[in-house]
Amino acid sequence: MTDNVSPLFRDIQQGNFRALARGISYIENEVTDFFSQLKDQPPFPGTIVGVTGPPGAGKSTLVDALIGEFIQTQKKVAVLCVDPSSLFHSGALLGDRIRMSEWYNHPDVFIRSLSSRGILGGLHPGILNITELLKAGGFDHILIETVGVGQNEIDIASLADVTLVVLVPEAGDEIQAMKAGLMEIGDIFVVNKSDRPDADIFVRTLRQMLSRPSHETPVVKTIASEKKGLEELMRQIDGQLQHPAAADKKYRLLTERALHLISRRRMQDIDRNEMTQKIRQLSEAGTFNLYQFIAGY
Ligand SMILES: Nc1nc2c(ncn2[C@@H]2O[C@H](COP(=O)(O)OP(=O)(O)OP(=O)(O)O)[C@@H](O)[C@H]2O)c(=O)[nH]1
Ligand SMILES: [Mg+2]
Repeated sequence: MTDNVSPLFRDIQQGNFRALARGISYIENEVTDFFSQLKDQPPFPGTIVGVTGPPGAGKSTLVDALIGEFIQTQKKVAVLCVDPSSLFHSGALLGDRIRMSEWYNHPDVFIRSLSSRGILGGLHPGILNITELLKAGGFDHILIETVGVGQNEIDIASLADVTLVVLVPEAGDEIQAMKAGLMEIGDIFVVNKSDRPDADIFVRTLRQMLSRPSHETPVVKTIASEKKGLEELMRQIDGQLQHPAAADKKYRLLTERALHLISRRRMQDIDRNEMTQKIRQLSEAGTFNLYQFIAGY
């Protein structure tokens, strides 16, 4: 398979969106992982921006607006929209969401939705690899949107250089409950729909909650549907990328990714059914000991 995908990979490197779409489907369907091609890729010079937050907060609208900002400077942008709720809805809904974007047919914008494929509250298992493939596709910016409903917001943080947590002014009570998840991972907090009343009170509450003696987490007000607040948001994104802590974060995240791939590689020769079979035999013979058993692997 590896040989067959080499020409496809070259097309992807040359910026062919159709090839990229096919490549992503290959990863999704576990046809190939492109490991041997990705091995020769130079470091990615661009940035990955994660956008997460509760359902309906305006993440897609904000992503659309951000694409506009990035495109202004002749940049190429890729968007991955990871939708855990597609578990419960039909694929049609997912399709509608993609088409919602005004950038769908722009030659420098690639948009793709992924479902979480049955892993509740987690990202698609191939997403790490898909992100690497996008990097090979010559994009300057990669945006990843996920709904922050469970554990998956932790995962998105491990993919992105900068993570935006999008909230709305009414989220006052919710915010307490989300503290542990979303609060931890946000590099920048976006209070979207700030055309609504009480936006300023909410911003103040949020700033208080986030304030730490060591550093200040930026809180930015936006009205994504009117493209307001974008300039300040772009400034804060740049600021986060330049921040000395950004490099530390990047190296920690790369360590996580390396560990993830190493553990997958080490496990790849293990046949689960065969293992169950062995365990059954040993157990029935009355000699099974878990620690002796794993020592053999
Ligand atoms: N009033 C107001 N409405 C907004 C704003 N931003 C987005 N919306 C509207 O909010 C609704 C949801 O926006 P989406 O961008 O789809 O929200 P989302 O967070 O991507 O939603 P999910 O992907 O379903 O979680 C849409 O009807 C938008 O038009 C805003 O700043 N103000
Ligand atoms: Mg959305």
